[in-house]
Amino acid sequence: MQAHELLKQLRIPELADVKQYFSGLPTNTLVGMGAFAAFTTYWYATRPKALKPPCSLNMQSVEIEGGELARRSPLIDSETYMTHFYSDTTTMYEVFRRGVRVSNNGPCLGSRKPNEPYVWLSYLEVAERAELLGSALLHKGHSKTSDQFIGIFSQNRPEWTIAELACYTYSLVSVPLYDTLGTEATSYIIDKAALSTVVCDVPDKATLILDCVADRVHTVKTIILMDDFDAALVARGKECGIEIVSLKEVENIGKANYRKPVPPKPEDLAVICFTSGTTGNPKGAMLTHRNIVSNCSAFIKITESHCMLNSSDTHISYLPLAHMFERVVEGVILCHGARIGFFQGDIRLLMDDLKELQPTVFPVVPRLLNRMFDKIFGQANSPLKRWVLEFAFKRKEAEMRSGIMRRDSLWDKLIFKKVQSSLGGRVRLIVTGAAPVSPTVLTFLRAALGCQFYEGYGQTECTAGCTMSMPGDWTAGHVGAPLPCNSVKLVDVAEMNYFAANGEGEVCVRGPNVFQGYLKDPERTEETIDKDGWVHTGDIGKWLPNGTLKIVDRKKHIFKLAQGEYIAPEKIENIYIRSDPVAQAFVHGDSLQACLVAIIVPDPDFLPAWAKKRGLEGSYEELCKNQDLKKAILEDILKLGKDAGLKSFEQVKGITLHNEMFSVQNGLLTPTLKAKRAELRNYFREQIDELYSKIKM
Ligand SMILES: *[C@@H]1O[C@H](CO)[C@@H](O)[C@H](O)[C@H]1NC(C)=O
Ligand SMILES: *[C@@H]1O[C@H](CO)[C@@H](O)[C@H](O)[C@H]1NC(C)=O
Ligand SMILES: CC(=O)N[C@H]1CO[C@H](CO)[C@@H](O)[C@@H]1O
Repeated sequence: MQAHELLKQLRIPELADVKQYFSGLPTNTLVGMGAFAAFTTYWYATRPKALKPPCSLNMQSVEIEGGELARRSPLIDSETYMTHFYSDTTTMYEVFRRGVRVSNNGPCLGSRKPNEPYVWLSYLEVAERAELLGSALLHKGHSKTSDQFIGIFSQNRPEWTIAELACYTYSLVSVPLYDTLGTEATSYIIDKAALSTVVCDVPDKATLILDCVADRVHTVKTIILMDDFDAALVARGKECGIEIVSLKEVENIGKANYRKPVPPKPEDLAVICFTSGTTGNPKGAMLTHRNIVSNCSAFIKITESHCMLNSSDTHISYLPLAHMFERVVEGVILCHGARIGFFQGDIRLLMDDLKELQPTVFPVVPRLLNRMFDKIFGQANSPLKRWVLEFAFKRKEAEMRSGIMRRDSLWDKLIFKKVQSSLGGRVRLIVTGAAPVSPTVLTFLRAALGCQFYEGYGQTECTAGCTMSMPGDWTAGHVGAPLPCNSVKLVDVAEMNYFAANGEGEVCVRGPNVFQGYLKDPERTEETIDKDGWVHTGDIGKWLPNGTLKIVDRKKHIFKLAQGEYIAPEKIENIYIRSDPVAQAFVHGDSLQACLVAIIVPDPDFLPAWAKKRGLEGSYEELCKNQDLKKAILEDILKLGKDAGLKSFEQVKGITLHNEMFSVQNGLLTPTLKAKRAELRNYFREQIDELYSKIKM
């Protein structure tokens, strides 16, 4: 096949330099020589040298002496963790002030209306608006020492960052709210943080706040709205004792009552980041300026050799600012005087925003990467196209293995240009985080996009990240090495057969990015940070020989019975729910008891027929009370358990039939439909106690 035929097949325009290369060869050499051989030769001839990685990729973390096998980054030379990168940048307020300086008051925050270009606010314009809003907040009685928390309930947009900066400028603390919390969790947060002011983007969000606090005692006094609103909303606010004002109006109040900035110290709180866990109410992780700055700085430190940002960089902001991942990325951007362009607020228009903005920095989550991957392969709809795609990928993968990352190779020009330009064509830094990404997808997209493409791993409790991949290591299947701002150790999880001595165990993190605890929740704080300052993540990790960490499992709900046997209730439940009449099961064992009991919710659809075969009839409710039926179900699940190899102590000794499904609505399941075990335990306390008392007799 000739080169131009291949190009036609792929509907990719011929490229000048390819033609030049071929025109330099005698015709009869070309004839008979497979085009791919030529491409390959060309590719070898033009191959650049790899950048030197910041440390040996064979040893990306080092053991801390006498430190319980904990490991740290080799990028710091001693056991002192990195807290900041630039000596004048130790708080998020200073991060922004540095941006003002190094950008020379360049463009800072940009937004656009449909089909229009981006419109930019300069660094000083942003600073001024933040000072006006902040002054108004002080005027309304907020201060570092009283009523310090400000709610922000908005999609990403310039005013979000302005509101956040208003807090930082006057040592106030932002408390982000977000849509997926729902009214119950939102009410909980409003009360827990005793919010009196919430900054919202659209009237709907204000309405949601009003719904949360209507007809009850509450702390909210003011809702500040970015968008226009009508008199009806104001009236409804009044009924709840809440003043609804526009951001514009508030900025005018600030102008009339201007206050000088009251910059925070590194150890001052910056954000309360509420996360919804699998059990109970959301937890408000308290993060200081030092926490956030140390994470941003670790990122800068790791990438300094390969991808130092500067004021010509542009970031696209579309991942929720309510989560720390996006906040940390924006910190890195602002610190370097780069610009942040916001998406229009509709993820379906993201591609259009990317084309218009042409960002250089693009943080992503695995869901988006999977979609891109599927799309690229979906478009390669003939065997030939697929083969070519695979071939090009293999060539670039080989380059990446030797540390080269670029997007100017022949393969980029021929094959990958399209996907690169769909992101605007200028992306040079991608960070993925928030969830595990498949190695296949990550490696392919690294090859296809050809830019600095890092994978981070972490959680809000260590600000956002605790490990990240090293520049030059473009292999997938691990989450990189500890950041320069923290160390990581693995601790034994004996009941799951993971031992630190074997390089496996629960991932624990310590360092300046580790949070200060959960807001007004000492109990759950104690469950998460131990007395030596280690955050226990609940993830099971494994050290790879080159010092990178791989996440291999999740610590299961496991408890001990009185005689010391370990029980993994989810395993047992998953066996019991295979029984036809069983819809849901909750297996419980008190640590002072020698056996297990279960709450079983029979399946309303299957139960009647199943019962009838055993000569039992009645309504669903009646059947749930029937002792004979209960006995029959118990026998059925015990048989299933036995067949599945459960040991006798893993089998329940008694059950109660319950006639209402566990659901998100009744608070017994998480939004991802996992059992909230603590809630279930409390909810069924009486039935559990009764079951145990009967077994004793
Ligand atoms: C920013 O960095 C890029 C890539 O290294 C470089 O091409 C550009 O000239 C730099 N811009 C400034 C203003 O330093
Ligand atoms: C690090 O080790 C893992 C597992 O042995 C391997 O898959 C990966 O390629 C290694 N990374 C580098 C850069 O050698
Ligand atoms: C940035 C960094 O060094 N550490 C973590 C903090 O946040 C980023 C997001 O930018 C994570 O990906 C990192 O792992």
